[in-house]
Amino acid sequence: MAELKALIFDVDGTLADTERDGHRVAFNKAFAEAGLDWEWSVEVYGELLRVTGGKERIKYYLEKYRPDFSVDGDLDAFIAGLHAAKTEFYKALMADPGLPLRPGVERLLREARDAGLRLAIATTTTPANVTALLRNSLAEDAEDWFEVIAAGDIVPAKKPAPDIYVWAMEKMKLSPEHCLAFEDSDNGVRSVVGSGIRALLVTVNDYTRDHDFSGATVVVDHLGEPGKPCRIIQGPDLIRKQVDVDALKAIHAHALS
Ligand code: XBP
Ligand code: MG
Repeated sequence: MAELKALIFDVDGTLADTERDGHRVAFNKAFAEAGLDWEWSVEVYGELLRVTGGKERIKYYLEKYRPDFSVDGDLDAFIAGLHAAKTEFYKALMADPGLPLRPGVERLLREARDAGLRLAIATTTTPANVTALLRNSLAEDAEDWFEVIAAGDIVPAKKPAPDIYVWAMEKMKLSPEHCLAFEDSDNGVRSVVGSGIRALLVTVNDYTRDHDFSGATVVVDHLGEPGKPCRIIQGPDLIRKQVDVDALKAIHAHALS
């Protein structure tokens, strides 16, 4: 049986509920600053989340909701400018008021570090967004906790393509059987499964609880904290109240058996 050596984390929706109160708000601020009357409601944003990547999401919105919209010059350049402004708003939001990590995330990261597990990130979001969340919500030096931060346009094909996980594993010189991934969405699950990683723990959130997670080993509501046990939604009963390193090893062993 291959040993569990590394944990690879998605960011948005997995480390923190960044989509509704972070990304969505930042997009709307960028639209308002640009004089556009676009306002992404919580509900519409749930539909737009089918498309990963902020620039790709804006493009999809224009095609579906604003088919008559046009700009002088290059549309991709216009979208890139709008998206750059959105990133600045997002970074500012992470600094003030900030966004808490999901239950159990900080606890598990600290336990995993102490146990000698290698940590990495594989996300669709812009690298600066990851930095802003980790520094403000986890620790000043939290970027250094992760051996590899694979993010954004580093690979051309975003999730659900497997490329970002494959890129992270190549950088770490690790094969899929030594890794366990954390995700929150069906697009993320497809990306993990396509990369060859079989050990996959999903924590659902309000935007994703109805997704198809058939590729996951275990699905829970959150990672659990002392006094706030997690609930298993799908998969074998391998977790006692909260996801700890022993539970991760059991999930990994079950996935590979
Ligand atoms: C995250 C995303 C990202 C963020 C926005 O998906 O889809 O697009 O919503 O980030 P995942 P950018 O959690 O599956 O990685 O605007 O920086 O692209
Ligand atoms: Mg996610």
